[in-house]
Amino acid sequence: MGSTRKYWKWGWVALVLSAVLAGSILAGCGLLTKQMTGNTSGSLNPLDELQGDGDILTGPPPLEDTLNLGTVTVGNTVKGTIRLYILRKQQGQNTFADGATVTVAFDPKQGSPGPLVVTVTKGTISLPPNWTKQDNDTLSVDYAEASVQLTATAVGSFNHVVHFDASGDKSGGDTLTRGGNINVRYTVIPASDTEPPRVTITFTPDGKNGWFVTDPACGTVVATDNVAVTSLEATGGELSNIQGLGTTHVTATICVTGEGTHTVTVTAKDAAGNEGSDEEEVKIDTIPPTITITTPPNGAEYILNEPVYADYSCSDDGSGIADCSGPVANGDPIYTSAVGTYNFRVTAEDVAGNTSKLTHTYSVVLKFYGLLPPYATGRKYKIGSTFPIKWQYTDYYNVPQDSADAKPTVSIQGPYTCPAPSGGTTSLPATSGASGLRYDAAAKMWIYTWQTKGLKQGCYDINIDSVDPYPDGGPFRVNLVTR
Ligand SMILES: [Ca+2]
Ligand SMILES: [Ca+2]
Repeated sequence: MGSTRKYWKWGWVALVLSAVLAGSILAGCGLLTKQMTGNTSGSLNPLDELQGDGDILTGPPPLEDTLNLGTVTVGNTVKGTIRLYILRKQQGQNTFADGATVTVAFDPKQGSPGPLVVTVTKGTISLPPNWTKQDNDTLSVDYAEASVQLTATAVGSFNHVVHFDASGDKSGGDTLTRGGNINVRYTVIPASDTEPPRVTITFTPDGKNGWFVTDPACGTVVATDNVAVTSLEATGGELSNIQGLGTTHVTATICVTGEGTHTVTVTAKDAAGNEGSDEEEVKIDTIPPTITITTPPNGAEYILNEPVYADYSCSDDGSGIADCSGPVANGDPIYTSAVGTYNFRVTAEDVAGNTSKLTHTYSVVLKFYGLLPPYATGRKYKIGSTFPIKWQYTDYYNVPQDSADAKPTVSIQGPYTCPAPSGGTTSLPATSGASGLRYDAAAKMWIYTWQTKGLKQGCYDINIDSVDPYPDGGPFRVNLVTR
């Protein structure tokens, strides 16, 4: 109102606001210690009051001052007191009259997050009978008072506004009125946080028995807290993709590198310094087992029915051997019961599930058994006789085997100067299919009848070639003499 403002000259009269936080905070919050000192009751010391949140309010309305309720914990109640004084200003007629009663009303204008309850406990200020004769800046002894009560319901920084109006008899008649606002500011923090964050590390091994067969091995981390997880740290592994720090739910990826067994620890903290952690063992084995086959060596050749004992082993430096197996158990006889070529394959698996295999090939063959009597090494034979060359194909124990399809070829070269070969001078033609060659099925014996009539004296070498799998024989030296 223009007329009101013209009528007022707020430079000479002021209300003095003093806030006395005489209240208490429940549940052990002691942040208002300073404001709670002194002046909760009894006679007033104006100077002390002025050192608090209250300032002398001057100037035209609205007047604002800050009543700082400080830091409030959620769920707790804080109380304060607002006191208003009159400050004497020598500004002509615009001052309250001697002995005037000034009436003060308080009204919370807005509130968030919860209502600020303002209760007027003393609604009037009685000025002394000689008020207009007081010196400039004299503060009234009497004051108006209202209590302020707040119950914090949410976290954050807030302020309320309390409006007040004061009115009373003016010096020289009429009425002086005055209004203004007081901001009530406070910060609400969470209730005391003693609950540590919870951390869960989850690894899902891709191998067997809890082992990873890949490197690096990665898992997930989830950290939760009733208020907020403010930090996440790891030992034994590397965190990445951390999301949600500063919230109640934080996730991350954790990876571990290197063969062997690792211990991984992830620790989460909250703002109150509480710590929570989880620890997991991570086992990595990416290397397959090593296989050694000593018997049979690769390419080995054994005689039919020859006793041969398997000798093989497997080793693994990581998770260890879970399985090592071959055609027969280690130490048992390998198969030599039929002529042929065989694979001896050993497979191995480690505990983590890595596998390897190694194959040796061996063959089982017959033995050329001969020449049979009458041939004998070093013996001399008379030219002109009929010389029977006999041989068999046998197993390891010289037991003759059926060899009807051996298709042997007999070749004889000579004569050489006895006893040592000195290079052939005559080569007799090969006698394959010659009428002198026959197979005795009953005896499982081959016989070649060599007609020596007309041959020269000397040594001759007999070689017998056979088709696979029958072995060749020779050379067998025969010394032909004239008599
Ligand atoms: Ca916490
Ligand atoms: Ca391994």
